Amino acid sequence: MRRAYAVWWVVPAVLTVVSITLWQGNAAKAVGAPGTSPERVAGELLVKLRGLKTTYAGSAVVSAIQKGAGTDTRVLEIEALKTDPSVSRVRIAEDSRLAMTLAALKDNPLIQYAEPNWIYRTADSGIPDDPEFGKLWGLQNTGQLDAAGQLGLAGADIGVVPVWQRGLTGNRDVVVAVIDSGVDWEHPDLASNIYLNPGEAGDKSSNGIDDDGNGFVDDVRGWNFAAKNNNPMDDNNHGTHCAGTIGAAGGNGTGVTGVNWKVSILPLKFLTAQGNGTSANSIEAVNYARMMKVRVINNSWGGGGYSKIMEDAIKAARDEGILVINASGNEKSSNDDKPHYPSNYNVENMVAVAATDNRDQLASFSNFGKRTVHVAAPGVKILSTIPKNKYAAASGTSMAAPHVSGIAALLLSVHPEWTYAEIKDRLIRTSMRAQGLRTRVLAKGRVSVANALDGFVPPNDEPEEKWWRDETREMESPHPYPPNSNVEIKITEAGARYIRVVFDRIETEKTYDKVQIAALDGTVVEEISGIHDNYVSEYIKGDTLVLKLVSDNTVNKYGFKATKIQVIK
Ligand SMILES: [Ca+2]
Ligand SMILES: [Ca+2]
Ligand SMILES: [Ca+2]
Ligand SMILES: [Ca+2]
Repeated sequence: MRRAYAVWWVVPAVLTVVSITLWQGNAAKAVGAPGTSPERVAGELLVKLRGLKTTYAGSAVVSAIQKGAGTDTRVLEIEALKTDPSVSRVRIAEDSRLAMTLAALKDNPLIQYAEPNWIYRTADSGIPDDPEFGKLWGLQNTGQLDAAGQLGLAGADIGVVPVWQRGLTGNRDVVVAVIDSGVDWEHPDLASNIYLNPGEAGDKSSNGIDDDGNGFVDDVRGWNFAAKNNNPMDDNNHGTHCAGTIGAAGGNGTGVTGVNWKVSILPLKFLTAQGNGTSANSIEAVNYARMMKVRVINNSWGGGGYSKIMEDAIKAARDEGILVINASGNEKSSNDDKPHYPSNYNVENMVAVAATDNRDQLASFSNFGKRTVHVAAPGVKILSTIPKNKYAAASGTSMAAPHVSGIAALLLSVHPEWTYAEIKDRLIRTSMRAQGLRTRVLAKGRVSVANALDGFVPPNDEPEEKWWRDETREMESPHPYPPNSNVEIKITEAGARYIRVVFDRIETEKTYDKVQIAALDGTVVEEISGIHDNYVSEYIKGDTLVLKLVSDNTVNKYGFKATKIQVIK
């Protein structure tokens, strides 16, 4: 961008004839702040003479400047480029005359180009100066240990740093409602990113009047639906932790960094200090968020049963274009089989989020469901803000959902015109594939902000059905299997790129006893329970599949029998 030209472009002065002196001046200094206008070296320009010059032609450049810009324009320094003598770097005494000089040279037929000597810098590293940033593996996983000492897998993160490197770090115009236990809106790493209701700000914030007429008196920074007052201060920790992942102030030299360095967090408290709340109050919070026209709602909570009224509240939010991001639950169960609310409301603007660890594996506690859980995001040992200027690591799908809410907000800061449908679609389609997530979430992988922003869809690595070839292989468990079984059979087929098992029969105590299909590194791709005949398992990438049968201490059934595997080489 060269918009700075417009600022300092001036008309050439009237020509006068005075001599030019050449002398060494002070060292050049940079002008212009990064990120505002292009930086250039003060008083310097690059001049290219028309036609190839075999000998150095500095005097021709000086006379061109003299002729065009006037002899008040003193040339301090002139030097040809070593690699191209037709180009001279010229330094004049007064930076204020640079624009005029450039303009004059452009009109000179002997001069092919004249331009400022721009300053380039290495692309912004994108790494904020917040001292705890290095621990935020969900944002940048370099293979560091998590807070429990688990070694990370480099790159198993949400891919936000490449987005920050482009200078895209969020915008206060994007409002995210955190419906939770409140937010410590005074936390030094959050205070600058708390939403302030313009209709109740300043003198209006404590006058006891509903100045904006929205039905809530002095609701300057959200609302407390549990205590029915205007102070959504967090007395639990949970909401403040979620808020920090979405938008702890980035680059402020303090604490952690949110997915967004800048965003507006609307704290809506309905969970009490004990971490529970009612359907009625959660519905109030969703309706309030809709009324305030937020773009994203984060729901890091769940339980209870189906509520038609809540479903209607979410549909009303949908009709206002609001994206609703929900934790999928921490019961280790399939939401395809056993619904979890609110994440299971089947409304177009709902996104259910499973949790991953720092190796792109489904978290041990996370719910899943390849039809009902849309995406997966980091949720194990996530460091974030907690009240009273403190920080703590926490695990849960509660920690995964705010990563996705943060991503949605960051995308909206770049593309405010994107609809909830566009964002949801991108989150799902552009997720990074991971073997441990393929059968667990609709996206078959973990979310990536960079991919979502660019619309980059990772290559489909799924094999085509027609490629499979049979190999005879007989495997069976004891019949019946004993209590507390831990059968493990390692199946290797040299040269195989993909491998799976075709079972003649599986019969286990449903839910309690399971046949597992795992990779060599322990990643469980499928769990099969109950009765199945002629069952084709999910595949494992690579030449080895680990077949397991795990059972509890009572009710033992037939187990499994297989007479072939299938491979793709
Ligand atoms: Ca009000
Ligand atoms: Ca007021
Ligand atoms: Ca910070
Ligand atoms: Ca059993």
